[in-house]
Amino acid sequence: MKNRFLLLTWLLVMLVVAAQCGGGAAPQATEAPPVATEAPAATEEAMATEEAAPEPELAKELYVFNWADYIDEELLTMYEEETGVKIIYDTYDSNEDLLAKLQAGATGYDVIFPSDYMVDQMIDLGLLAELDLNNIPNFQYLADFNKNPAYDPDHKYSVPYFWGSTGIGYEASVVDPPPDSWAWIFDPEIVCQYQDGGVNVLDDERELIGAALRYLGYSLNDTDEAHLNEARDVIMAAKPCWKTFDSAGYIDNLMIPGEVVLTHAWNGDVFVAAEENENWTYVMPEEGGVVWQDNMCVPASSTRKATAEHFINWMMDPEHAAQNTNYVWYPSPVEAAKEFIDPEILEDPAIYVDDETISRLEWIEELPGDGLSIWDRVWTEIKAQ
Ligand code: N2P
Repeated sequence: MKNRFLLLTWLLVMLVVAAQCGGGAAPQATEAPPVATEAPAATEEAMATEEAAPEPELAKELYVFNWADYIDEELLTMYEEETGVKIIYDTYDSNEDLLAKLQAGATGYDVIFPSDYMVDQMIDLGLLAELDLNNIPNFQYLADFNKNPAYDPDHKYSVPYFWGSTGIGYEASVVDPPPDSWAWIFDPEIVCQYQDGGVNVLDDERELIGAALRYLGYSLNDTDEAHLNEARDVIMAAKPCWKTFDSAGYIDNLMIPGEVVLTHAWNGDVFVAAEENENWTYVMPEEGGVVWQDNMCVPASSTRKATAEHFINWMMDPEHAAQNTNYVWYPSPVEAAKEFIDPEILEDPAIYVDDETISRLEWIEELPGDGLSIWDRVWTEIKAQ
């Protein structure tokens, strides 16, 4: 009761201050949720409504399961401080890793970040909860480019988190001439020249076999068994010259300390490494690579869906989304975030991929069941030997 009285007093003081300052409402404009303009006038009744804002209904804890190196963790602290919800944060290495954990019956997760094709696959497997977009009003800030993707056209199960491309990262003072083809990863005559400097590839079935397929001139969604065996042979021929298969620790353990000079890479990760060593450079091979979009989803098994949606909405606030992009160097699908994003990031066509480049890229799609088993067989052979 006392708290309620204090809150009302505080709100009244704020209203008086705002009235005296004339334009006092302006700083709130970017912070306010889009519904705010439609909120009732600041009567006592309305203030009581405000007091009953969603926060008190939030769960005590939220289990967030994301890719490695894929968030500004300060945002998690900010969310905890603002809401009192404790976030238990953990990371995974790949879509397949995430899927395996969910299929093995892991039930603790509330927010996960699958890529495009994996959203499709998880919808088919019944692993995702339907989202209520009314609880995610910041959805309105999404860029058209990122909206209504083929894998979830009405955003019934997913909202975009980041998007980007997959190509090659290289240490420009060592790798010379600069790579312009997947041959720098797959042609033994080229890649083995950098064996001593160190070469890494993403430990990721769809990305690595997909890149080999592109190198061979095929689609990275190809399911022709002969083509997949060819891709496997290309990979096996280059593999002795690779040092590591790593997609979770390669920024901090390989690129930054100079343990490798060449790597198959997601674009943002190379820019993060370049903050420490400016020679790290990202290039899209001429054969083309992957354009992808990762998403925020709620597993069907989550018991804290309302809190998960609240968190997803909070992450899509333009200022929060911009802070995240400024940290991880991946383009944000939140159009309204652009005004808060560093111009260096916004204007780099290797990050905010330009249309000409996008036309050379391909989306990874969900594979039909029999195609998927050929891919899985090939991947097992690659990893076993
Ligand atoms: C960042 C992970 C990027 C995920 N380390 C690409 N889908």
